[in-house]
Amino acid sequence: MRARRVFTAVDTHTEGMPARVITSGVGVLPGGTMLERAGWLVANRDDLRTLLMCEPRGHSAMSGSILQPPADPRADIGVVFIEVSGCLPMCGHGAIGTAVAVLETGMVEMEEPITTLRMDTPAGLVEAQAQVQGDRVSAVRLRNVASFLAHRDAKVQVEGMGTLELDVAYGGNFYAILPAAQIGLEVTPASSGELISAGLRIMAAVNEQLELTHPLEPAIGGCRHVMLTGRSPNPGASRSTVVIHPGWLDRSPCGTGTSARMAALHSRGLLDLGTPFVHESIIGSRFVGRLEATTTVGSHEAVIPTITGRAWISGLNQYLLDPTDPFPAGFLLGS
Ligand code: PYC
Repeated sequence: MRARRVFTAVDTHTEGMPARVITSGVGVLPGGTMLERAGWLVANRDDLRTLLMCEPRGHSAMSGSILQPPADPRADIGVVFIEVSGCLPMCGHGAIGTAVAVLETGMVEMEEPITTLRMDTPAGLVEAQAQVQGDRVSAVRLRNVASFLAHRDAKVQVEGMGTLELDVAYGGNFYAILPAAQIGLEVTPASSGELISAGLRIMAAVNEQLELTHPLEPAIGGCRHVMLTGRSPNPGASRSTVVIHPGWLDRSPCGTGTSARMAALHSRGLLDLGTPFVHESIIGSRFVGRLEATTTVGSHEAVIPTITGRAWISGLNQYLLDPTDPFPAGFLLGS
């Protein structure tokens, strides 16, 4: 066995969605903030991200995080979120998986019944409150970054679909949000292919036709996520799926997407502070969201969302790069 590089990872999944937590092998990325470190990674060593996310070590719906020392003195850990198509400012399922990985492996000591872990993320400080029972984290409640509705009832011309009416909201990433019924689809696993292809066309149109930049952080902008909402068979629950660039569906209910959806509902007077919002993914897994407080982001009325979900460690792994490996940056097929 020969290895030019060795990475260690705690592989987890959050409500069905993988979160590969890279615990060593990348080193400390240059940059004074997590946003700068994510930008440096993409500009200078994107091959490390693609090696860890893409085939043959990952797949087209792989996602994860790289642990870093925090730059924000209030935080316990720093996190750069990675996925097949790039780095994300914030990732809810990834933050829940990261919290479980860090606590259950003892990297940060945990205490019953609640352990608080503050994460320095590219989108800002996120607080995770882990519910601890013995040596297990049974659930994690994230207090996410301020979330807001950026465009209400925006009209977008989409190739082959005509004019669609949608909201765009921010919950750590920007989400175009519309009912799947508006494009004649249902949120079911059997419709996955059609949901992805429609979502990607909507994403392209939103990026061409709407201005999407975070008012306080110009490096955060653009739409790489489209949320198609649907009907849940379960009373009291809402269902949706998130189509993600370059062409996959979130298996979890999407933490930043749930935050964005709750911000949009609150702005329309449809979700009060403190009311539980049960959000189901396309495979029926759940997050429970709640709005804690109101605030502002630039000129936008905003909310502080919390998301509660569960994650499980699925492997303690070492990933190697042999010097003769013909695919040192991985590859993706069919996306
Ligand atoms: O849970 O925030 C999330 C997320 C973003 C992309 C995939 N999942």
